[in-house]
Amino acid sequence: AVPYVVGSKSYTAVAVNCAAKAGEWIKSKLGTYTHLDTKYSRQDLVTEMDKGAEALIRNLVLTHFPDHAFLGEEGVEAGPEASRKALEKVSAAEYLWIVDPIDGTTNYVHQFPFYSVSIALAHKGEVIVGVIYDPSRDELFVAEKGKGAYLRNRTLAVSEETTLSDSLLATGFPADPVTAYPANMAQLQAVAPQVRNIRAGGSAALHLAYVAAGRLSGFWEMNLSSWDLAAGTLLIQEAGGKVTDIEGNPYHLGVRNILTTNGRIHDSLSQALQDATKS
Ligand code: 2AM
Ligand code: CA
Ligand code: CA
Ligand code: CA
Repeated sequence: AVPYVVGSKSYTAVAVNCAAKAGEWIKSKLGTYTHLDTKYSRQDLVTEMDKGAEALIRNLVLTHFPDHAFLGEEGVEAGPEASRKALEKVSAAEYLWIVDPIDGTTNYVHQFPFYSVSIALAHKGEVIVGVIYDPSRDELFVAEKGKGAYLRNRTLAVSEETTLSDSLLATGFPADPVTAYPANMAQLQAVAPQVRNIRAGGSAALHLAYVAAGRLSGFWEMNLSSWDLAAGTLLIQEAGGKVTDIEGNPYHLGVRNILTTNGRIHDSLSQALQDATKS
């Protein structure tokens, strides 16, 4: 069994505390950034609040658990290759914190209130705690492996739709116009006519939380990283949903092309997405 409590400090309590503190801080700084840089592409943005929030979380986590490993987006060079290497480097760690300090930086920069803080703890490569905080709505999504997913003391459950035509889906437009964009456009074109509608809110983590909460029937996106996905995938699994890659292979921390659903539409959506990119 995994020990959830070390002394009086539960892993989940620390994750929740970090997400709440970082979320309140970034919200309080909304619209005040002075350093806007681009990373991997012109569409890949970073502000001093991304870095500040990650430092806050990192310091708090390592104060409580100095022997744990820490993987945060802003501690890693931009781009898919660096992201893969960074994950590989910490893959032997027994306890690994996987953190996206602001998921939805583009929204944050434009003051579009759909961004989140995503914090996960993995034990031997398996996510055991997932927390996603939306400071704009003060919604804190929490999941513990084997113990369910929660929002404001309510148990989360995925939605009931059984057909694509009844489904509300979400995706994201990759900030990697060269490799991922054409596939994403083909998927949109193929899937949109088959479903009720598609949203693209701009925070992968928050979309995952919405699948867990039954607000979306499913979500897929190409070229994501472990910090976008780790917390949200546990939320969905604990809410009774299904998490795989686009082809339907089981989720692990290295998966980049993610497919998550209420389970009931999983195979149909996986098939539709694969058909879309078949030449
Ligand atoms: P971010 O805001 O933490 O960078 C929106 O479609 C999603 O794509 C967001 O979760 C966003 O996370 C992520 N994203 C942003 N830039 C990206 C990039 N260069 N490659 C892949 N994903 C990216
Ligand atoms: Ca980013
Ligand atoms: Ca992200
Ligand atoms: Ca981020």
